[in-house]
Amino acid sequence: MSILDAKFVQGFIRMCNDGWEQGWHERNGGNFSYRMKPEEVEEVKEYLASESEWKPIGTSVPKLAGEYFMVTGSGKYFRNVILDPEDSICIIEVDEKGENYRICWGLVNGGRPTSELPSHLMNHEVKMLASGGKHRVIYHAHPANIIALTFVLPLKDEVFTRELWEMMTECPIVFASGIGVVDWMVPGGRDIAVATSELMKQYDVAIWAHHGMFCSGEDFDLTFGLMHTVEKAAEILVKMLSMRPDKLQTITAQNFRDLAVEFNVELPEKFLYEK
Ligand code: 2HA
Ligand code: ZN
Repeated sequence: MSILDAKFVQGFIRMCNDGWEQGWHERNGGNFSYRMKPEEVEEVKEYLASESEWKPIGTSVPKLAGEYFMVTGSGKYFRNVILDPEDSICIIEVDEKGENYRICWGLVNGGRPTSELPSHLMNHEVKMLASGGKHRVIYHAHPANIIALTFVLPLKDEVFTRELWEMMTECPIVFASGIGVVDWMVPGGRDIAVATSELMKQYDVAIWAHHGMFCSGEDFDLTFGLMHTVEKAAEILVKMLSMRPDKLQTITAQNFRDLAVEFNVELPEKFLYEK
């Protein structure tokens, strides 16, 4: 038995590799974190050290006090995670104030958790509270089609949500609450973390203009599937816009309302505006 045999570790590594294979993680692009369950912390306890020093998170996440996260390392390549997980990823513990973290496992050749740790942890705090503890996964990637759309669509939640919903009938079921959009901001710090986590109070998806996307979910399958669905819808929209600037036909606002009834989902009216 090694820590790498634990099911959540296997799931984490597989998702890193799946993202790499999708082409969403050029060089050291993207980052990923998972809030461990108490029984998972217990399961791998013998591998966790508590000697490393506490370091500032760069923001405050008091509701995450004492939580453990598996996180990708800053400057590490998703491509390498499957080959050398101990070098590329780590487990961190958050202190009792929610202001510092320490590394308990991994990053054996040095390094620190993702440069986007403030965004990850602020999103975790918001989503944990909003979901009654169910959401555990925050995933940031750089998918090409969604990034391309941030150059041609107005950077508005309503527009991105509606245009992407129209691209595939399943979209409004997969991301019923919609998609938030953050204007271009300097990545890595507290300001972009605050802006993103504010959107995450309503949405499970936030787009960073000219940069990438954040998704939140209960488990690896749902969160990867969400990223995959949004990016596929973006790819269809890019193809459609490449053929001609307008649509000959589409899914209408009333079609969405009918779908909502049949599939028992709530689709906010703010996305069903008349065009
Ligand atoms: O390179 O994706 O947003 C890591 C990132 C920063
Ligand atoms: Zn990024």
